[in-house]
Amino acid sequence: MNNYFQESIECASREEIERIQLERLQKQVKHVYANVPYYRNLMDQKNVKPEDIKTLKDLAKLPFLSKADLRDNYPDGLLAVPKSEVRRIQSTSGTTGKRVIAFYTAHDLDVWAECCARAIVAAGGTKDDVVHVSYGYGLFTGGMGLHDGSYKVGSMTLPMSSGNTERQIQFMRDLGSTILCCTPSYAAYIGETIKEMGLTPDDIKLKAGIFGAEPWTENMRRDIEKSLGIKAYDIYGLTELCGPGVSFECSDQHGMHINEDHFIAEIIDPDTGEVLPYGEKGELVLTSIDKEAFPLIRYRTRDICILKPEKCPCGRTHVRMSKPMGRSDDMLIIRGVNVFPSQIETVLLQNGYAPNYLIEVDRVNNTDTLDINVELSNEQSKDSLFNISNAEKELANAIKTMLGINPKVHLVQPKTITRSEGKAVRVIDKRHLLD
Ligand code: DLL
Repeated sequence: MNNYFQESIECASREEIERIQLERLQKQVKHVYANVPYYRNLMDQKNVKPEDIKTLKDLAKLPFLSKADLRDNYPDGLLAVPKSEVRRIQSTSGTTGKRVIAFYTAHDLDVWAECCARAIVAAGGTKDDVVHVSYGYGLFTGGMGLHDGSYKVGSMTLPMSSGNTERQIQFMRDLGSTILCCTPSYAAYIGETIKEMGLTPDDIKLKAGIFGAEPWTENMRRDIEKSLGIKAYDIYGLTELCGPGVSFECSDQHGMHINEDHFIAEIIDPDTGEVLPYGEKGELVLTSIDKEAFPLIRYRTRDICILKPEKCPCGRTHVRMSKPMGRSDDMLIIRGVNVFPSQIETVLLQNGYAPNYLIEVDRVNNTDTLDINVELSNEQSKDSLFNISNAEKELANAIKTMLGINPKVHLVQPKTITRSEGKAVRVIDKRHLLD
């Protein structure tokens, strides 16, 4: 058995897991209280001191953190070690200027690689595998995370990044890739391209795929498995907590095991913040208990899911989380990029348009599409010199600069976008990702 199936930890008794968690939590809370003034203030405001954390239940005494806190502290207000200890940063996709920067010490990189190594091993990976990493490299955590995980497992790693799909397939064939790591939509696209090239799954050696970073359905899983001739595994994570590897699927595929020796998971009611029992649906809150540079306590992920504590047939005892069933905020994930409607609204206002718009997201041939309908003002619609198709292109470019993905912009006549009497409906997501 590969040494990254860490049986003594991954199959530890609940008592042992909780013992590790409490010890690490106490150390972590002391660390942030001593080294991050922002945390110290938040804790002081709640009148809680590090020594008040005596049991795991005391976690609930600590304040929550949200993306807004991270943005307010951009770029390094929450850094808990001297910069000279930092070995790398990664960053979220999305908002220019307001990206979240995650910092890692050598220890943090090692822990992250371990989490990803466990995911690769759970998908059947060993040192004899060829791990084809087609997540984006660079600031996005997907590429570097699985890359370092594969290195730890001892597999041969192909740092492909995404794009140039025919070349990906050629490498797959020439080097005998056995495990593919990428977003589920890119996996589906690779599957289609294989078919278009007149090839079949028998022409490649892939046996497994590790797919995440965006919501995907069981139907999509079946399609990908068929088109690539593999077993497809889910992997979850977010930049703020490390990146991929917060949790991962084993061969049983009933939820993703959370690496509980590194993260404590809670489910809360997103409206009241009350902690809910296992089995109830709510917002996932994560605490990183083994991080030095960028530790987050009670971070509100906004992902809605359910935690399942039952022992898994695979032998692992770490709690499993369901696939995220939605978000408690309005963030969309389009072609792997995190998009907030407010970012689009900002661009419209900056370019002289009124905030009357409708965003339509769909998935056509396994690729997300983004259409933005924007109302012209009365003046614009009456102006005979106003060139609609040029204006659409300009606006699409401005939105692309903000988001990093290409939208289709449609300028429509004034008063044609339905006004709402309550909360405005700004987004129609036709992808039915949760069916
Ligand atoms: O997407 C990290 C990652 C990379 C995960 C590669 C898995 C594989 P962010 O860009 O910060 O980080 O986006 C995080 O993506 O809060 C979820 O809403 C969503 N997400 C991540 N994995 C899954 C998944 C990376 N398996 C946000 N299923 C998270 C559904 C997912 N949604």
